Amino acid sequence: MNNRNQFPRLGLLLAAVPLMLSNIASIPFFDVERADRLPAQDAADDLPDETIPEGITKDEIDTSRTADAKTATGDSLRIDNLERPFTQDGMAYHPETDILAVTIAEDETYYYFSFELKGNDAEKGYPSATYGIEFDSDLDLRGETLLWVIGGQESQWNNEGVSIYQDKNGDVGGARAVIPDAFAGDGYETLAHPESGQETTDFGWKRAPAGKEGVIQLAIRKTLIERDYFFWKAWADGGAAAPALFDYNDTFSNTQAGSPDKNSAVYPVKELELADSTCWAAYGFQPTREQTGCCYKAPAKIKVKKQGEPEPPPS
Ligand SMILES: [Ca+2]
Ligand SMILES: [Ca+2]
Ligand SMILES: [Ca+2]
Ligand SMILES: [Ca+2]
Repeated sequence: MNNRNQFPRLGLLLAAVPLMLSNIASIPFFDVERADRLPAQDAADDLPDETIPEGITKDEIDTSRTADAKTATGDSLRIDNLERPFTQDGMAYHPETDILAVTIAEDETYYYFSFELKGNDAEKGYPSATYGIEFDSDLDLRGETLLWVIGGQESQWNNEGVSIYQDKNGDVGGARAVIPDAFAGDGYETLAHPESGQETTDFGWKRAPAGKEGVIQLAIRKTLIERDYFFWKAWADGGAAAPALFDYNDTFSNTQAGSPDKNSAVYPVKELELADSTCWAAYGFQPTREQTGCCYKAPAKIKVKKQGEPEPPPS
């Protein structure tokens, strides 16, 4: 540093002191620091983006391929991973309840979920079922938060029929996560948004983009999800659509639920109808082991090493 130049600078600074003092009352103390931060995340006018960022896609079973035969593969009530886009009345196939893929993406404010369905409701002409995402932030395969959205045809982001539920007493999943229990609790018993007295919430959004058959997109404010890594599970539900009955495989017995699989003893679909759900998909972290109900599959090599083959009997 050049010492000689410090004195003229000090002079300028002293000359500016009265001006600085006159302004000090109106300058927030951490103004500069705040300016460097991201904008507030919960501004009321902060709509989801018109263009959703690139995301990660989870593919699902296309049951239209077996719909004519009134059967489906890949449905497992045992792990609440359903593939039954059929009515209990005659096994009629409903493309708006058949998920083909779900893409998760994020920006600074929102998580986005784009549902690719087999098609629109043939009568109504839009995705008319209820579409949902469960979030499990503590990674125990029990959801804490449920984004729950009644479909619609509006192509702009809107809040109609958008609800966010929570399981505050922690009984979603019953005594044993993922698998069926005889005991059933009150599921997602708390409607967190819209808050009491309000008709809609701006914490969650939906739209059905124009010109895209069978696509519905949801957004939820990231501030509602406890951590930035979690398991998520998607739902298309034109049947029960009852957050208080989660997990469904704790609420519906095998016999009550029926099955879309013609090889099953409880075929056809009964009370648990018109539903498609995914396994639990990891986001923001990499699982290190397989778990029942999780999408993650360990690479084949590790699988062999971990599980091993039984030793051949001595000859
Ligand atoms: Ca499907
Ligand atoms: Ca959980
Ligand atoms: Ca359970
Ligand atoms: Ca509960």
